Amino acid sequence: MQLDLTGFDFESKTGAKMTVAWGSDTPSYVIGDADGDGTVTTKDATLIQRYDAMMSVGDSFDTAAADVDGDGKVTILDATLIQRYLAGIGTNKYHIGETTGVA
Ligand SMILES: [Ca+2]
Ligand SMILES: [Ca+2]
Repeated sequence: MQLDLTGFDFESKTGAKMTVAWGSDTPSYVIGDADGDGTVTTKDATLIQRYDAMMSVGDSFDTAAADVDGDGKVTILDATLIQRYLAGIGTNKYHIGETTGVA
């Protein structure tokens, strides 16, 4: 996704262009894998808790993967969903641990 502000006019708040590209460039990730190491562990849940508390999470933190329930926000609920998944509680309705975004 690209945001082009070349023609943006601050007075009228118009002229910005946003480009969303789909296809081979679409990044794939493992749902719940917040640190991007390929597996979903308690470390990912802990990182999400840190992120939620505005603590440092490192450059590899993947907000898309961390947003388990897909509400557009990384919250403590996402961390809880991962912990429930790791503990085998309930159904995995958010497909935690599955790879997504593959073209
Ligand atoms: Ca991980
Ligand atoms: Ca979320």
